[in-house]
Amino acid sequence: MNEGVRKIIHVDMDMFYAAVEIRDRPELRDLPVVVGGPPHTRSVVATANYVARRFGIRSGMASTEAERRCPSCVFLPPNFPRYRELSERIAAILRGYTPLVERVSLDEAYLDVTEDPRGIGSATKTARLIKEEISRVTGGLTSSAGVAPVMFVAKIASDYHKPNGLTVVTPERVLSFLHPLPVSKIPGVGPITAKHLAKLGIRTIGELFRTEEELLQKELGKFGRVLYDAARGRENRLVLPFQERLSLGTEETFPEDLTELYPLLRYLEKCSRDLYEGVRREEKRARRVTLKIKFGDFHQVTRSITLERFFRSPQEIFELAKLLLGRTEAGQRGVRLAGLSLSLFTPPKPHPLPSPPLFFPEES
Ligand code: DCP
Ligand code: CA
Ligand code: CA
Repeated sequence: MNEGVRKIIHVDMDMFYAAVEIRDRPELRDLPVVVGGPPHTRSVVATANYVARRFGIRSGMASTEAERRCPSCVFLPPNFPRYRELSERIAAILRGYTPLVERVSLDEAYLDVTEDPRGIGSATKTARLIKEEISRVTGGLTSSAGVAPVMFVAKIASDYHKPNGLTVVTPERVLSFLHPLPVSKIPGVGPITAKHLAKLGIRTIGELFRTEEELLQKELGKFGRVLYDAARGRENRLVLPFQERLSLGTEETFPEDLTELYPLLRYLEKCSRDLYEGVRREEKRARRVTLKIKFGDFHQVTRSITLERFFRSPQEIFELAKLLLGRTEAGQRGVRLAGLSLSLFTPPKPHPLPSPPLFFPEES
């Protein structure tokens, strides 16, 4: 085996929420199905099955628009406890292949199978076995997997042949796989960065590859360096099983923009209770709380606070949520959506310095 070359598998469930609903109600299989809020409200689509996607329905689209595109669509409300339950079952399957499993959301995870603890023989074969076992244990849920020497390439590969795909990118094929793809395939490159790069004449990863590092750094700062490396198939990241980045959150789009603080506070208080309870039920403890606010003009802000110890009560979370709310323009501008999430289920690292600050504010 090549020194230092790793074997990473990225697994992502196909149309996850919709697949779970259809699994529980097989008569929906061939119908267009949307999971999300009902039309004629201000809710949005969480996901849609592939039948509904043929009508142009996508995650994040207003449910009313989805219904306009496909009046015969079946709209189902999301059932998060059920998705979490299946997600846990899938995670348990993955951990049967290696302890090096990093979950990044309810429906996807990275595995580092370089060591091949079960002696399966190849990462490709491992990925095939994982897909089969997930399908068998969950009653037919399909997943897509990517195999590659680095995490971000495995992620792009899992998306390459969806649904029910398996794409293997061997180390020698990484560059020929990446270079024809648009830069937006690189995780972290959103519409704004893509536009910025397009102005520089960079649309594909191949074009990125041919761009000088200095120019990228001048235009994009630190991220320019990340992109320079990405175009070379390099990434400075490891599969970290203990640092589960899974967070537990809830959010709501209100029937009307809220201009008053009182209903917002009432909503956040309920969230604080639900989330504290939710985390406790999973036998976890959290120490970061993040508030998300979307204003009437769709401008979105997040604010978070990280404690040096775990939260002790729903009241404590609510107090911090109030503090965070005070750091937004809520109350002055109409609020369309509010959300609260808890994360960082890991204990803090021991501090080398005496008397650390109580919390570190973060903004984005
Ligand atoms: N989700 C959501 N809102 C979004 C995107 C996703 O609520 N804007 C939820 C619903 C999805 C789940 O997260 O089922 C997983 O998201 P994915 O992006 O992986 O999309 P899907 O699994 O639905 O579809 P795909 O088959 O393309 O992976
Ligand atoms: Ca998915
Ligand atoms: Ca996903």
